[in-house]
Parts: sequence; C-alpha cells; structure tokens
Amino acid sequence: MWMEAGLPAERLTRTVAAPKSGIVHLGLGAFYRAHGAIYTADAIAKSGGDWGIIGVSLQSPTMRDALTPQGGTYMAVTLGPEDIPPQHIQIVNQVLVAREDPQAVLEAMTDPTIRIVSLTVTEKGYCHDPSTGELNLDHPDIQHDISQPLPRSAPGYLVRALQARHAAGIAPFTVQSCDNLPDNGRVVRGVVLALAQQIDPDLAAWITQAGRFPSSMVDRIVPATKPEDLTYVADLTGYQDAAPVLHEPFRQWVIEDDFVAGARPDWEAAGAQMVGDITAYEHMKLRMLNGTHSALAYLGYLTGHETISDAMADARVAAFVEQLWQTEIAPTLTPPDGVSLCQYAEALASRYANPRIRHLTWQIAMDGSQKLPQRILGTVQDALTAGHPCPGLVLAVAAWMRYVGGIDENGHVIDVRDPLAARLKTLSDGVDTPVGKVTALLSVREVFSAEQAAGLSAPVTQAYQRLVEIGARDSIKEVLA
Ligand code: CS2
Repeated sequence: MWMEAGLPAERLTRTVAAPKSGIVHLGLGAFYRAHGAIYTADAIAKSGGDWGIIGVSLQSPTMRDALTPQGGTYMAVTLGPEDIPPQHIQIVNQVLVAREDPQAVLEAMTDPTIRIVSLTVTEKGYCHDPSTGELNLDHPDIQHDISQPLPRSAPGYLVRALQARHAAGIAPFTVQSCDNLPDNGRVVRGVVLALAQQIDPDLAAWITQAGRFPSSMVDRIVPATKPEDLTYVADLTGYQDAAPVLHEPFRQWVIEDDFVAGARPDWEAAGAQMVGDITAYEHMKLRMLNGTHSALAYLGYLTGHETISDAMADARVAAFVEQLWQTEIAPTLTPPDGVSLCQYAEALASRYANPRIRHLTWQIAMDGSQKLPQRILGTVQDALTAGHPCPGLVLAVAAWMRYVGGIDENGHVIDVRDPLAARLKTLSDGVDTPVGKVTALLSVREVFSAEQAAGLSAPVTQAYQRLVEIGARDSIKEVLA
C-alpha cells in the first residue's frame, strides 16, 4: 500500500521532543490523524499539558511500520482553494499493534498517566447491532473476549483495561468515541457495560458509577491516503513521508464536557466546542452530511462517478442532493441553537465540490449495513411517520440494495466491502424478482427494524424496480421531476 521506492528527499523525522502521553487512541487511521490528533497538538501548543498520544492499530501493522521510522510524526496537508503550508504533526509518540502484542496495549491503557482512551474504530468496531445499538453477544470477537483475558475487540480492550485499573485502585480513563454514531458515548458505554456484566458484575457496577463516556460529533473530510499522495507530499515538503494525511480545510469537533476528574486537553483553545448536550449537532451531521454522503456513494457509484466531487459536478446529481437536504432531511431536524440548516447545507455543497479532495464513492460505500440505520433509515422513519414522502432517500436505500447485489449497471462485479457482504449477496442472489430481493434484504434485522421493513417494503420495491428498468441516472431524474 505504501509506495516507498523512487521517492526523493530524506525521510521525515521527529524534530521536537515527544510530549508525555495522556491519551491512548484505538484505530489510528487517516481520519483521527487529520482530526482529533491535530486538535490535540494545537491544544498543547496553546495551553500545554501532558496529552501526547499512544496510537493503537487493532489489526494491521501498516501504520506502525510507516510511522515508527518517522518517530510517530507525519505531514498533514490541507487541500482547498488556498495554499496553506503543510503541518508536521508530532503528537503521536508510539504506535502499537494490538493483534501482535495485546499485553502491551493493555499495559499502556492501564498506566495511570493515561486519562483518556479515544476511539475511531468505525461503526463495525463496536460489535453492536446497528439497528438497536446493543452489543452483539454472538459476535465471535465478543465471545472470545468474554472468556479470554487478552482481548480482540475494541470493547474487549476497554473492559479488560478498566478491569486492571479497578484491581490496581486506579481511576478509570474517560472513554471518548469519535466515530460517526448517534450519541456515540451512549453506544460505547452500552457495549462496555454489557461486556463487563458478562465478565464481572462488580466491575460493571464500578464502571457505571465512576466511568465517563462523553459523546462527540466529529467532522472533517479525509479520504484514505492513496499511493500517488506520497509522491505529491514528497514534492511539496521535500520529505519522504510514508503516512501523510490529506484533508479539507474545514474541521469541527463538538464534545460533551464530561470527563473523569475533568481531565482533558484544552481543546477549546484549538476551536473545539465543549457543550452539555451534543444531540442536535450529532443528528444534523449524521443526517445532512453522512446521509447524503452514503446516498451519493451508492447512486454516484451506479451512475459511474468515481468521487464525490465528480458526482457533484454532475448538475443532476447536485440538484438531487440539494433536494434531499431541503425537502427530505432538514424537515426532520431541530438545528442546534444559532445554526441555520440552510447555511449548513450550502457549506456542505461547497465542501463536497472541492475538486482537490478525491473521496472515492467506493470508499464511502463500504460497510453500508453498519451506516444506513443512523445515516438514512432514521430520517426515512421520521419523515414517513410525519406523513412526508422521501423518494430520494428511498431511492438511496434501493441503490444500496443494488450495490450489495454485487453487479453494476454495466454487468461488472462490484468489490463490496461490508461485514455482512456474503450474507447480503446470498439473500440478493436467492431470488430473481425485485420484490423478492427487496423483501429478502429488508429482513436483515441488524439493519432494518421490523417496523422500518414494513414501511419501506412498497416504496423501496418500486424504486428498485425503476433502478433495474431505467438505471440510476434516470431514476434520479424521475425523483427530481
Ligand atoms: C464518510 C465519512 O466514509 C464515510 O462514510 O461519510 O468518513 C465522512 O467523510 C466524515 O464523517 C466527514 O466528517
């Protein structure tokens, strides 16, 4: 994945001493390195504090192998209309690979100097049922983690490390989810408590009383780093960096201010918003941004658009997204105080159109079974309950069903990445008619509640039928007409 050969210039190295660690972060992907890590670096630069980061990759050694020779540092490059100098981010002190050395990860998380464990492990990393938000006790990794002291799952690491802290008389760390889940603090608290209950009810009682799980709304568009980006960054900076991040100028972080002993970096100094209740922000972002991102991913992919900015350059698709914001999504929301949903949508349209950000529709299409409930299905349910039709979002659900069927409109195989991919394909292949396929896919209870399935059956079947008959491009036109 990382292209090292042929690059000019010297390897990037650390130029300032590593700050003392205060955070362990699970899931050290491009998003966190371009968002939470930069907020934290900026907060320390302004207000100080021992908040260096120990990054953990749960599975793959790729990030550790790329960052370790660079002392954990990397370049962050802003891609926008203006040229902003790249930033050398030096906040990550060490990268651990959980699968290789679970004990080292537990030891790091048990160290009393670590006061926050944050997570970007993606939706599926919580091992929960996306439609209910509850821990899936049948998940193989959870089954493993209930009986084994060295865990495999993110909830397993949190519970076993909290167990070790409890046994040693050390206060719990704050658990801070930074994933795109509604009320992500409540979700992570729920899975941690459910797992702890299986392992030791006294531990669960201690976590209930002493643990803190602030929710947060995170936002920055950060496509996965591509091989060609490495050459671009080497030319731009004069340094060979095996793991740069390339991101849009915009960033937002709204955090519920509820930390164990109030211990956290001064993120406000870096522009984060500390609030009492983030629900309105979270709903707005998940439905307006991530909902249309997913709609654009499936419909854009089927209409042959490789990236979000390509799709937005197609006037028909842009008008479709505008209609989703104005007539289908915004009416289901109560905006946060002082925020105009109209202006929020305008800003999103220009962020999506940013031609320097090459965010693949295929990348966003990943893990749809884990994303659809909070991004699209809740909106559809609210709209239908209020008696408002939402043909655009219904078409997006049908497009997801076409996508997970695994064959595009030109008969080519789609590389579908989803934890339920095999099951979804078998369900789709098991019947020939649109009504049969839609009925089969609506029966997946991890995604659709029984109530949602009943409400969606007729409209999604109709939309699916049109996708088969006239294709995605003309189906979009029909919804616009
Ligand atoms: C995207 C998000 O990949 C996806 O599913 O919708 O990563 C999106 O770019 C971020 O949430 C923006 O804050």
